[in-house]
Amino acid sequence: MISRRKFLWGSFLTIGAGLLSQNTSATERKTTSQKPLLPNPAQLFYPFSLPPLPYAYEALEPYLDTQTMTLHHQKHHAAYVNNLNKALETRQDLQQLSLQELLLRCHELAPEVAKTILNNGGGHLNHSILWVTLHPQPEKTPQGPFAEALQRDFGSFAQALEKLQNAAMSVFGSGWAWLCFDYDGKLSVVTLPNQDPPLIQSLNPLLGIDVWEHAYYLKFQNRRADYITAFLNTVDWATVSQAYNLSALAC
Ligand code: MN3
Repeated sequence: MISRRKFLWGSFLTIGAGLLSQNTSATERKTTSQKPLLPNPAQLFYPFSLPPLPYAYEALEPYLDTQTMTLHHQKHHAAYVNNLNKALETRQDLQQLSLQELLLRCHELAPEVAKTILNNGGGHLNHSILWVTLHPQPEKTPQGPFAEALQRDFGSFAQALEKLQNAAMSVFGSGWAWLCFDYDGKLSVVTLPNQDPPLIQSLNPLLGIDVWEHAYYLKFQNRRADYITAFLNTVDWATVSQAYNLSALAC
C-alpha cells in the first residue's frame, strides 16, 4: 500500500520535471539551467540502461582515481542495471512500472524478488544520481534557496558538510550517507544500508556518499576519512543547489 504522502511525493517529482520541460524552451533552459538534472526515477522504465558518465573516467583525478571510476561505473553500476533487467525479464506485470514504482512497491512481492529489485534498482538509481553530482571543475558554493535552507536546517554550509562527513564515517558495513530533503523542503542527513534509496524513506536525495569499499579501497584502502574529503572536493554544489531549487519552485 502506498501512502498518500508517498503518492504526493511521486507526483511532486514528476511535476517538477514537467514544469521544466514544458515551460521553458531549449534555449531558455540552456541559459537558466546549465547543470545536469538529477535522474527522476518516475521517468525510468524497463529495460534500464547504464547512463554514460558525464565526464571522462580520469576527469576526477587526483581525488577519485581512474581505475576506481572505471570499475565502479563499468562493472558495479552495470551489474545493478543488468541484474535488475534480468529480474524483470519474465515479469511483464512489473515491466510496466517506473523505477520509482518498483522501489516503492517491491515489498508487496515475494521476498526474493523484492530483495533483488531493492538492491539492484536502488543501486542503479543511487549511482545514476552519484555521477551527475560530481564534476571536474565543481562549483564550491551552494546557491539560491538551497543555500538559505542549509543555513536554516544545519546552521551553516560548513555544519551541513560536517554532519554529512560524520554520517559517512558512521556507516557500518556497506551503505551510503545522504543529504536529502523531505516533502516540506526540510533538509536532513541520513545513512542507509546497502543500496536502499532515500526514496523508500519518503526522502528526495540531493547528494550521496557511497561508502561501499568498492568506491574507495583501491586508492584509499582503510582510510575512509581521506576518501570522504577527496570525494567532497569533486561535488558540484551548483548541480546539488539546482536539484533543490527546481523542486522548491515546483511546490
Ligand atoms: Mn558504488
